[in-house]
Amino acid sequence: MRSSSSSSPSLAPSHPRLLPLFSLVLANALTVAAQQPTRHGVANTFEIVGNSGVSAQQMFLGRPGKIYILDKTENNPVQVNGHPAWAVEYDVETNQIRPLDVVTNSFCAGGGVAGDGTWLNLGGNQAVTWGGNTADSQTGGSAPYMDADGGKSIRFLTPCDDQTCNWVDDPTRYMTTRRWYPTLEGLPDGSLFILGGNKWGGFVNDADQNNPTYEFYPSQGEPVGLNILATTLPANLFPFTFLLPSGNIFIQTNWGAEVFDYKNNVEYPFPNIPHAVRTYPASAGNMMLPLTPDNNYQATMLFCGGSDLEPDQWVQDWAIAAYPADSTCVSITPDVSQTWSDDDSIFQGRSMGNMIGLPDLKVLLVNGANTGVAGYGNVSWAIGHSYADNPLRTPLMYDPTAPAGSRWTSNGMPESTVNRMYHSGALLLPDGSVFIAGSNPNPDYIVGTGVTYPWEDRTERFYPWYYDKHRPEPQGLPSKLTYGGPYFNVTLSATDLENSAANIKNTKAVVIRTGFSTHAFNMGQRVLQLRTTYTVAEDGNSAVLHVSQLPSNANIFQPGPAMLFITVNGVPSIAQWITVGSGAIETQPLLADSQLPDSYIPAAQDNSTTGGNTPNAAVHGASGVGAGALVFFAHRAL
Ligand SMILES: *[C@@H]1O[C@H](CO)[C@@H](O)[C@H](O)[C@H]1NC(C)=O
Ligand SMILES: *[C@@H]1O[C@H](CO)[C@@H](O)[C@H](O)[C@H]1NC(C)=O
Ligand SMILES: *[C@@H]1O[C@H](CO)[C@@H](O)[C@H](O)[C@H]1NC(C)=O
Ligand SMILES: [Cu+2]
Repeated sequence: MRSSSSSSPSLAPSHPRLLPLFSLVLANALTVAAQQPTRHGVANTFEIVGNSGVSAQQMFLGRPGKIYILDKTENNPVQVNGHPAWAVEYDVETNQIRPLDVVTNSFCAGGGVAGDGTWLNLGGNQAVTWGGNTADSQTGGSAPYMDADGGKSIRFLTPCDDQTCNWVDDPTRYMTTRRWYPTLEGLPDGSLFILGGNKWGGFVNDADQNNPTYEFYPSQGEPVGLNILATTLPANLFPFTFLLPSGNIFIQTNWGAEVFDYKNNVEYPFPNIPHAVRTYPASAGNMMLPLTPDNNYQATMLFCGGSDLEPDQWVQDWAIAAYPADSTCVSITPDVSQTWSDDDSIFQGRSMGNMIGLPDLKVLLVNGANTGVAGYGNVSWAIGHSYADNPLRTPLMYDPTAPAGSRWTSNGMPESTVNRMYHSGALLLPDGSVFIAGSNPNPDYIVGTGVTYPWEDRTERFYPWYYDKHRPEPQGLPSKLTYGGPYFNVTLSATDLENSAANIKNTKAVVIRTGFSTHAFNMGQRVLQLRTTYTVAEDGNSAVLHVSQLPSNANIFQPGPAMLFITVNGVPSIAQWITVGSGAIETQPLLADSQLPDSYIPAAQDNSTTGGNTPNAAVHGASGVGAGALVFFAHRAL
């Protein structure tokens, strides 16, 4: 245990520009991660931090300091191997890029991470030339882009810190069928479920080119039909999928919804989603809300915004860009009930709002537009080419635990100066800021005066309310988490606890996978609060947080890389980069749920008014949900 004097005042130089160098030296000397943010950011502001060189149509955090960005094949100014690049590795600290050669056209590809830490980028379009027109050569022989057909591609990347890793595009390992706009969902053994898409692209899907099937990575053979994808035309591209704690997959696409038992290939239809289409091109914000001990790790999905177009309205020639986006939010807890619930609405209609789970267990809704939808085309009513207009540059914040009627707020939210509409994205970073990039509602690299919504490569950070607070510096964070198994101890100093030991009662351990961000949603995003108890030292100068492993159910948080934050009153530590599960694609070992010691705080240290404790007695007792009290709603009557 450390005394409070050893951690305060900070040893770091006060000038923020010196911090990266200092941290590097510290990291090399002591092999510890940075303990305070290296970037000086002001809470509740946006900051433009760099350029991505390609437009960030798709992106993910592959290492703590490395973002991998993919674009469609287009005339980006950055070159690789003698042609424009459409992928880069982006360094979070330096904001410098390393162009990567993706070879095939990754236009509107899907992505996800397997349990062994390998990232997949999957599907896409034919080889194209200028303007997105089909190239003569589909095998990489047509100037200026020299791209090859990406329809069946699986592109592999093992992220790295040393600038040596590259995308591997190996035709012997392709998918069985063409998929443009597919979705990937992680499975409990670290494999991936791949579904949907169409063969040749377009604004929306149609029966002639639909791919209403699923398959797996690693391959389990031929694709299998999925009825919901045949019955939800045309707005069923990039279907929304969520692996549920029960082991089934919740699927939402166009107006349809179901629970899918992929192990037995049985579909259980659910009522239609109310009020609006949420999938692309309506592109509602959506995510699984944080899984917590308080909600017994039940999965509730929230969908906000989108557009209420009926199937025939997508294929008519009318002024969609001026049509108001939807402002409703609905939620569902499919392992418990088939009933959709109305949730608080988002004040203004928004399509292409991207939801990002934050370590304080709130949800940021950022990017998007007030009218129109995703997509672009050369039509009279488009704004340039954009099918959306009236960009929304002010984010909103959602608190899942607030009373109905008060969950959304725009209080304190800044306005960005950059329009982020079609083909933009957002990712949580280890320092708790949100990285935002992209937007290009155009068929190619189109910039210049008179272009209302140009190709955009400025990268930006959003700094949430906690960003410039002193961060807790917990000691003893593990580099992996298991499903059940022995708990671990994390030590916090008096400084970490804001000089009040009672703040240990509002200290949480939060695991986040920020996912693969594209088309206004993050595939595979998941936020989970671990069970914790605590022991406070008699002098109040330090405390130990006893942290459970993950629940003993790999459906609750799939294997693979993730971030572990310790938050004190919502203020997060710098995340520890961890491996969830065994690190391999295999049936995961499930151990008994962690048994936590009872919580203890000496009476003299407990000045909290929230714990309901008498000031005269030491307090014992577990504050979290006890081991064995977990309730899994595995199989309700369907
Ligand atoms: C858009 O359509 C107009 C009219 O058909 C045509 O003249 C123009 O070349 C098209 N632009 C692009 C970028 O395809
Ligand atoms: C955790 O800390 C407590 C004291 O607070 C100690 O009794 C226990 O042995 C520790 N457990 C582990 C796994 O380190
Ligand atoms: C507890 O005491 C500390 C130190 O005096 C103070 O900063 C904190 O606000 C107090 N907390 C409560 C809930 O009274
Ligand atoms: Cu797209």
